[in-house]
Amino acid sequence: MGAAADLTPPPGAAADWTIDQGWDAYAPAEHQVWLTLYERQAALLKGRACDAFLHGLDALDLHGGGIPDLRRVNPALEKLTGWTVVTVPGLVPDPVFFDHLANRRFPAGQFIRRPDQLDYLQEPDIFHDVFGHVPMLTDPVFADYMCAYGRGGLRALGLGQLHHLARLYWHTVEFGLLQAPEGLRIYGAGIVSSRKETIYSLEDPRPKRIEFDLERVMRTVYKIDDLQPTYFVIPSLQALLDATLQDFAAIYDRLRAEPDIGLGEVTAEDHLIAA
Ligand code: HBI
Ligand code: FE
Repeated sequence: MGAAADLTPPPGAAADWTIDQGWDAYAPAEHQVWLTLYERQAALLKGRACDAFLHGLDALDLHGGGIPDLRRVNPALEKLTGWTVVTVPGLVPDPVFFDHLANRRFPAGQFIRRPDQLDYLQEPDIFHDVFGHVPMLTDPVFADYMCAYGRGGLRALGLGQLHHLARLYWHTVEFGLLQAPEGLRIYGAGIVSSRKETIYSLEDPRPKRIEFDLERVMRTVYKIDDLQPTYFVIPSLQALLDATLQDFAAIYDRLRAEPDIGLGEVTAEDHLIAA
């Protein structure tokens, strides 16, 4: 284990790592990057993203002609589910991240990617965070899930179980699929903010699509820089929230005895879902 994570915020950031969005300082070229990405994804996501996501996109009017001004978005979001978006310089230490979520504050990267990074970038920028994550926060059930996740993250840190809980976030909040009555739909932010993965996750025959099971998800490793070999499918957002009501301490005890499950692996207990 390295030294305890350095919780000292970078210069110019507050103790909770937040910085001003500085919306007035965004250059026209940066607003153009937002518009290009927004128009490309919004067209693609009709019939592919879940209703909660599409409703959230409209409710917050995130198209608004460029990078959203959070001074305008936050009052609308807060009225719907009590959430607000705060801006941070980039990835923040786990304890800081979970504390924000536990208090219904979503930490979004303040910066936007360069025009030559349209298809992929490592760190979450404001497009990944505000276009990808924020619309789902307008759904009361998902909003409660994200708050419960934050509280669970703080507990997991205390139990040395962050790696298991990080997988739950990855396989739901970032790359989750939903079994809607009309077919498979996307709710994961990592998918909805990526043109390639939007198509691949629903239509490509290669990835496995497995019915969500909490412990299966927490045993499943993941890769951060490639299309996912496995997607987990929830029957409803309520099912995801209900999963957080279990006794995680008992689950962590069971997981200690269980080996991790590798990328793209299928086990005898898995219920596979057709594309
Ligand atoms: N910080 N800004 C930011 N955004 C994240 O998604 C994020 C983070 N810090 C930690 C973190 N995610 C992960 O460790 C959790 O997803 C488990
Ligand atoms: Fe994300």
